[in-house]
Amino acid sequence: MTLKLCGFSASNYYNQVKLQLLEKQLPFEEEMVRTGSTDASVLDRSPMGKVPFLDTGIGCISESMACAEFLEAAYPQHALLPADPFAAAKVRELVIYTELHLELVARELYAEAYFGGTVSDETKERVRRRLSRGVEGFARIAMFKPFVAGDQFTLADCAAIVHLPVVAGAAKIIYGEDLLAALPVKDYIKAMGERPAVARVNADRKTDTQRMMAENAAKR
Ligand SMILES: N[C@@H](CCC(=O)N[C@@H](CS)C(=O)NCC(=O)O)C(=O)O
Repeated sequence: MTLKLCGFSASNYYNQVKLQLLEKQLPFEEEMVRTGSTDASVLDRSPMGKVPFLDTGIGCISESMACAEFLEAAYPQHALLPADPFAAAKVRELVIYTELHLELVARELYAEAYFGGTVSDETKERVRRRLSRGVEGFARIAMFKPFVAGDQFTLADCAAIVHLPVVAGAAKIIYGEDLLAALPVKDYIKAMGERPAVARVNADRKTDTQRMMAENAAKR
């Protein structure tokens, strides 16, 4: 069975796995699944209803890193993890920093930054402290030479390309300043955008974001 990526193209985590599939030149289908579902048909495939999840034909896998590890192990072509165990661990380290110490921290700002909600001043202050610390740590290990882990495109780039702009954008909107100034986000994203796989992810993201905005406007 063809691999099926489930979720939607406006989601940064969905795009992390989609980018990996495209960079590995694996054939795959996409199934639109929204978040917040309480349907057993979704929860049986993704236990918390989060996206993405990957229907492998053998069964479903949720959590982007679990999907990524499966794809690297099952489909070795165009490897996005180095064969050397230490180098591979350094790539995983970068993915974890990007997700856990940057994206997951900044996520608390998204309600106000992107979805018309509000976030308390207390949360903003706490997120600012944690995000600044995460950026400092990430800046110490991210290489951008020209890729995040060095001279090879890896899973660390799949994470950085989809998450850094969202994190930087939210910080800019909420704090009015570039909390990621220590990182060459703009130049890096511009250079990565030249890759056909990244261009496809970006084009699909734009279309899907417009779809979501139109749906939300229709609900009001
Ligand atoms: N740790 C998860 C995070 C996935 C995630 O948070 N996805 C968002 C969409 S970008 C989602 O499903 N949100 C709905 C929810 O958390 O219930 C992963 O790496 O796949």
